Amino acid sequence: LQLETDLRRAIERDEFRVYYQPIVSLASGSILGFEALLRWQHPERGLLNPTDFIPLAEETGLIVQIGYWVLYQACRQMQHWLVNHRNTSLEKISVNLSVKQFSQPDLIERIGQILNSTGLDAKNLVLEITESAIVENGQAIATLSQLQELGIELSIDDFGTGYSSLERLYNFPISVLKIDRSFINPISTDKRNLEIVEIIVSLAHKLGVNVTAEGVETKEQLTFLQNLNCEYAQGYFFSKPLDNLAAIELIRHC
Ligand code: G
Ligand code: G
Ligand code: MN
Ligand code: NA
Repeated sequence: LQLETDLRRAIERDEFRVYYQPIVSLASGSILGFEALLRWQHPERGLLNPTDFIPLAEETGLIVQIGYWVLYQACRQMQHWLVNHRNTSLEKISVNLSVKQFSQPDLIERIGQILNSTGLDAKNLVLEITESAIVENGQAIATLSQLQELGIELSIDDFGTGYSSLERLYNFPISVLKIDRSFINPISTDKRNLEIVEIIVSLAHKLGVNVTAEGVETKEQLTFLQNLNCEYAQGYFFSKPLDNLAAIELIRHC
């Protein structure tokens, strides 16, 4: 399989890129941080999105190595921004952890090494883990607790699309729920989705957890979320994912 061969060589050929999408604090309107999003600059196919190659990377196990590469790049970039731009609102870099990566026995050790070598404080790192990654892992709560003890913040990604029981959710040591963009996108038109978002926000707040709404594209969606006291938002209304140069321009001007 050509794509698999290409994927195996992509790291050594330096073809991966990390893009950064701002996450905005709705109370202040300032940038809390960025989510690091992987892209692949394929020599023939052009710039590929994760949906084009993450499934293959998961299947082949290459996602583990790629995931640590992203984590290292994102932590190093964030530390650089924090050192060089002290008077900004910038606080958090969010990085996605795949199902496979999350269940690696040396996860805690590897993350500790990356924080050490980049100099980034654990409090500036957020790890995004999907509901399914947590449900599929019998050691999930223990692993999440160890990450939390390091000072790392934990966020459940794509919330609402998985199937974690409320009983389990109650026990997850997490601090943020990210509402999947499929619920946000139609909120200005679809009453049912609007109610689901309302329920998720109130559930999160009852659990003492903050909420990030993904996929915010319109002013109406933003106003709706502000009225629910949703804490953070992300989406094309604020900015698409940016390369590091565009991201730094944004930080300079806020
Ligand atoms: O950037 P985009 O919206 O195309 O990303 C699509 C999906 O790929 C998102 O759900 C995101 O969580 C996932 N993704 C993006 N970057 C990474 C990464 O570095 N690691 C993993 N495991 N998933 C990622
Ligand atoms: O981790 P996650 O799968 O949620 O990653 C977010 C993905 O959603 C990224 O690939 C990003 O490009 C995409 N995205 C970000 N903001 C928006 C938005 O406002 N609308 C849509 N349709 N997609 C978005
Ligand atoms: Mn994510
Ligand atoms: Na998501």
